[in-house]
Amino acid sequence: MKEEYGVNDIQVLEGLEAVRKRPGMYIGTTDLKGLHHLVWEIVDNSIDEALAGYCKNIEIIINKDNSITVKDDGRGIPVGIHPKTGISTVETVYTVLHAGGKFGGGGYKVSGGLHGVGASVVNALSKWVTVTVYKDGKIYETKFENGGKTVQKLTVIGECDPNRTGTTVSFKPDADIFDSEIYDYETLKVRTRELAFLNKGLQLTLRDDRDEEDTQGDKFLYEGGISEYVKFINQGKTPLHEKIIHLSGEKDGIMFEVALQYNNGYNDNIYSFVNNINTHDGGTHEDGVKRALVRVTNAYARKNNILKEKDENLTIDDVKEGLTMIISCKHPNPQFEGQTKGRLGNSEVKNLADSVFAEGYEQFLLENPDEAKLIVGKSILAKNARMAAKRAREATRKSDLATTNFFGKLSDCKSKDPAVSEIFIVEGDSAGGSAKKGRDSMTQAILPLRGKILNVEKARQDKAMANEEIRTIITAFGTGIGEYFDLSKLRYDKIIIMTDADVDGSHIRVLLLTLFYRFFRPIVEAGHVYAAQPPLYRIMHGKTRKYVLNDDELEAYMNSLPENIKSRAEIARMKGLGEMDAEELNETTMDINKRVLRKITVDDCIAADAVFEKLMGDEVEPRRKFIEENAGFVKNLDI
Ligand code: 1YM
Repeated sequence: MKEEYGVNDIQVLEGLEAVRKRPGMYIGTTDLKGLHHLVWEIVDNSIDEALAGYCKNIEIIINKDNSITVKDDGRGIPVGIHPKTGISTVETVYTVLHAGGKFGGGGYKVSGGLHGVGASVVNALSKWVTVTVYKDGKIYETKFENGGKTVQKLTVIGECDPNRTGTTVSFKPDADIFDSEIYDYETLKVRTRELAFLNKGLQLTLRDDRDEEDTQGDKFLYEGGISEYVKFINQGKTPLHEKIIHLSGEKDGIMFEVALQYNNGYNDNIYSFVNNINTHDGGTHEDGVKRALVRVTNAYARKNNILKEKDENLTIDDVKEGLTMIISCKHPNPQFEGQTKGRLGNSEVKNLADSVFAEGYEQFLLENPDEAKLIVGKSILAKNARMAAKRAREATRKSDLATTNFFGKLSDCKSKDPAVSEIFIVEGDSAGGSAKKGRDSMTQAILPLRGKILNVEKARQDKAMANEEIRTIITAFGTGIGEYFDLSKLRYDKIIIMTDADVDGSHIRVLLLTLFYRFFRPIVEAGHVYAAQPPLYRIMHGKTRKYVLNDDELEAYMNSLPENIKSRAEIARMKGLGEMDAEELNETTMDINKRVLRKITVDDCIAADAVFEKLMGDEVEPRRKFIEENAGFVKNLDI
């Protein structure tokens, strides 16, 4: 017996050691994304407990030292000795790779994450972990250190109210594994809120104890679930109809739910989830709904003679204009497909989604003829605009790079190899001039923008296509848009937005990002979009010229100087790109060996959309504040 335990111990350590050796295999990356991923691995266990019907409250706390505490009021992880490992089930869950739901028996896991291996992976990648379980009137505790080594076996450390049950886990990510140890409150907030929308009736609280002042944190509880998510996304937009349509159904343990509302805008916001995981690339649940949406809308339009016999059918592109829709499926055995596993493959879900949606939506249209008329009318306008836009796009396709008009604006690079080519989109003609002189003409193309580009959040595609700056960008990129979009035709590896470090500059950046997000989203997702970072200060002393990006760097640099030099150093605040000559611009912002670029990502498309709406909406006042405080990926851009 003794020997068997020995073997077991070694296997346990080897398992966790494997996670430490190749963390990427278990959590994807060890950057900020991976750091935040650890939180969701632990929270997932609480969510599973909520889905099993035992947990109502989950609390997430960022502690002062950037450790994390997650608390729930579920049953508490089982404390008995586990028959296979001979140690407590709590310890087993936290030290044996691939442990998890199966050990407890019964409950089936539907939430996201690593399907139960999460807790041990978090333990393997942490400096320390403490697990506390409240159960049967007792408080149990176990502790681990340095990548999951047990330093305190499960011990009763006190008594509690016999009615109190739950699990509390605290962990500190290992600095040797992660690039950064600093948690970002906004990142945690966006996902915490999303989890609350996706799990109606579950209260999630997020609190930041690093704050000096005593904060209550944010509480998220949505009795309306995904209906409230739709309402949240449509806030600041003008809905086409008051009521949010919410349909749901269940078959063979598969739960399917959809909520939708049209607004008077021209873009769509369709997001789908399986077991709380965003299925970026859609899949059978999304396909089923879309198929039914097109079919039911066309049938209604024909029956009511809104579409005439000679008219072509509406397509998905027409009926999704202005549509905000959340699709959520909870599946006991989901098959995720595609390179990023962002697509649901289970074929049985398609018909379930189709029938639940078709039945409910048809009824809605019949019972609400006024709303139905508005919705179908909008889709028909969209169809007419789509046809006009198609004609315009075809015209853009024909006017290739040879047009003189086009060459007048773009100073293309000599290289035709997209892998080494980059394009700088530059604010203003004068900065464009310096950039042209300062570039490496072999690999760097310059496209100066005159004034501000059209806000595509407020315009249909046909109008956008009529805008010269936008047409130029489309032609320069080479990918086309809409149904012609082809990422493999992208002519540049890097698209670099180069604007002044002031409010006008950030406005232009956001307009460009809006355009990229709406027309070229795959380019953003593939990581081709960057923001250049021109320096904010120039420091001169003697013959030395030093540029720094921000106040922190300025302070650090000044402090590094000897006192006698420091007192004589001249600090100049750079007002704009136009102020730098070609050489300076090259040295500070363009030279691939010296510059600092910030990659623009759309990590959370929903959050990004909310950002755009706030930034691009009609209200000017909240805009600046919002850019500074909330702008998700835009927050990377200094203002
Ligand atoms: C803050 C983290 O882990 N809560 C949690 C985990 C479990 C249970 C309850 C639970 C599950 C089951 C039975 C079951 C887990 N248990 C296991 C295992 N919060 C947190 N709350 N009783 C309690 O699945 O049957 C793994 S997770 F394997 F031990 F059952």
